[in-house]
Amino acid sequence: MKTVFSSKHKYHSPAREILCGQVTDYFEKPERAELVLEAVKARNFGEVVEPEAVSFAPVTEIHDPAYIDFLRTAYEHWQADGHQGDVFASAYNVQHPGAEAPRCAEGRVGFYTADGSVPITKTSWNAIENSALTALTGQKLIAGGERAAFALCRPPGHHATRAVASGYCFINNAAAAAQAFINDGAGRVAVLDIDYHHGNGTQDIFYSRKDVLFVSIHADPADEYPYFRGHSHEKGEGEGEGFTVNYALPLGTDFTRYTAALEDALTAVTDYAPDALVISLGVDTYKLDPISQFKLESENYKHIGKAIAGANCPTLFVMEGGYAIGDVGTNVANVLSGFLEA
Ligand code: Q9C
Ligand code: ZN
Repeated sequence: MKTVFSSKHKYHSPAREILCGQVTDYFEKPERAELVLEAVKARNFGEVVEPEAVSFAPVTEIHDPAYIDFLRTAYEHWQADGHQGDVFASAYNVQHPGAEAPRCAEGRVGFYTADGSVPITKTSWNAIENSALTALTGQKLIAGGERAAFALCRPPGHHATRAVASGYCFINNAAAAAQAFINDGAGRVAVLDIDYHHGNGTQDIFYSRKDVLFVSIHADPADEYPYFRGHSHEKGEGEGEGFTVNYALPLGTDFTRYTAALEDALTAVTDYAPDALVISLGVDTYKLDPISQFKLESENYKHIGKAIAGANCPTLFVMEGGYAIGDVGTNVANVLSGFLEA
């Protein structure tokens, strides 16, 4: 299994975020990707390749092109308006459905972002663009006949909706890859999101579609970020009704409880009989994760990989969250080895 990785991820490295009212160091650090890369190399899963200049069209199909322009130009505009430091919102567009994008930089960042975890630095766009290309290159490997690939994306993507960045996410890499499979002729694509947090962005993008099944196992949004989406009663709408499946699990969930949801989720995936499977691979379900509250152990990730292999489908793993720096590499590599050894 090849891994796609771009060292340009390091160009996104904001110093701080706002978490629970505190200004703190940014948890979504460049080190995360480097440690995952080291672990993957150490296990000899296969070649590590750079992203290629594949078509970016899936990105502007799943996102509002004006939002992508915002991401690309936000820092320049921020400076031109006389602001200092990273682009960071302090006035958000809530409860104004149908509002139009403001002209000024401060208004635009409030329009296109939703929380204190998505500061945009001078060089962030370079990382964001290459993260999306990493996922899209992984998709092309599978479209070209590989059974599986690992897109070691950073920054992550699953919280990004059609036109709003949040939760360390800017472009929805997994959703872009799913769209690319459709564009390449897949009739049905499934996205299984095993990050600790609900993949609200991916859900939102495909909510009224039946060609992409979205299944997510995550902490109950009543008690955990992203708070406003991810309840088990959210099932899709219109043509997409029945094609969103959510497993909202209580804080403190251990592997015994988790594995029951995983089996159920994988049954939903196999019943759908997808042509391709995209895994939003977060390992922030780990017991030592500093911002999360599940209790999975490193060994459990092998079982998750093995269970995913049981779906017997061409599979693209797309890196999402996981913030326990000491073990993030081991946990991701365990998922991949469990998959490969199955
Ligand atoms: N107390 C991913 O794992 N934190 N994103 C806000 C406010 C955002 C996590 C919490 C956490 C986002 C990709
Ligand atoms: Zn997460």
